Amino acid sequence: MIRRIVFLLTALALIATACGSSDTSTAADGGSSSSEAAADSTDPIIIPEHNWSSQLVGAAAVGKILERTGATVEYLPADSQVVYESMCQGDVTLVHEVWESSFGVAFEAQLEAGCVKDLTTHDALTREEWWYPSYMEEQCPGLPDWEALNNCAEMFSTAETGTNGRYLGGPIEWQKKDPERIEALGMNFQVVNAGSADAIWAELETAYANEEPIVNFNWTPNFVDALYDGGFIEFPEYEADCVDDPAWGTNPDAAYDCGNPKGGYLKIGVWEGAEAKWPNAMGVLSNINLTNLDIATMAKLVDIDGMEAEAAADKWLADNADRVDGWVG
Ligand code: TMO
Repeated sequence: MIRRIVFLLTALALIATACGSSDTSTAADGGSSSSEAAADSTDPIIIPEHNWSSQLVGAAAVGKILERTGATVEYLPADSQVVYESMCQGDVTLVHEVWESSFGVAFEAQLEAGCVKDLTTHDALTREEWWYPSYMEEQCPGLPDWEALNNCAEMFSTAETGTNGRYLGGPIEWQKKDPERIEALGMNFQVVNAGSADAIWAELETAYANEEPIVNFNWTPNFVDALYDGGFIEFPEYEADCVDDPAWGTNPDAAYDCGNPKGGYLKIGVWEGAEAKWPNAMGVLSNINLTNLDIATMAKLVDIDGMEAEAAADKWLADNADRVDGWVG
């Protein structure tokens, strides 16, 4: 009997040694190790960096929050569409700003594939759309209606666009379906993609100062809300069928004869294997909940106040210390 127990203990010790050979700690001194929480992997959590300010500030803030769980964090500049394939492969751990209008299609494709998980939805509600400064309402009566805008198309024309109006889109990477929409709605506009978010803001600043015609891509929450008076163009209301079914809407032969979603989601997505690998860090990540004011503030700290993203993250974390402490637990 005693020999059998000794044998069992030896076998258990061997199993424990084998299991303990990974990066989880072993409690060799016997006694009180029975119910410790599973430890997170020491492999780095990879956070992507994209090309707009709130995301860069938030990425640094999320990274610093996860470091409080003991995690190692690395940052990786990443294309904001391709990142969902990278996350599917586990090369990127999380995306903390999944904007429905720009990235919903790429994100949901990987959700369906089963390799990416919808971890949580922020309180922030989002909109990404054509936008104009309010002084345009005098120059182009009927705004924000899209047909009124179209009647004024020539006012927005440039040498590059001929008699068509110029719509200043975002970087092409954000993949807005503006050429399709212009075509489907029969608009006299042409998309000119800005090379960067900063290029949009530089043009807007000049146009605004001189009250010159401009219609450009913008989104909310953003710093623009605090700096400029203006509004979004109202296209026919978005419905999923508008994108999926050409028969929907005023153009029976084309999809995209509508605007972008209003009140769109902002989500945190993670690689499907992330919670098993970093249970504590992912638990904290799932507690993070950003509001419209958070996103707008993160953008403002960089785009109005001129801070570097990491310093802005430190300021935002300090200003929101109680909430952040609550998330970390
Ligand atoms: C994804 N973005 C907020 C730039 O529209």
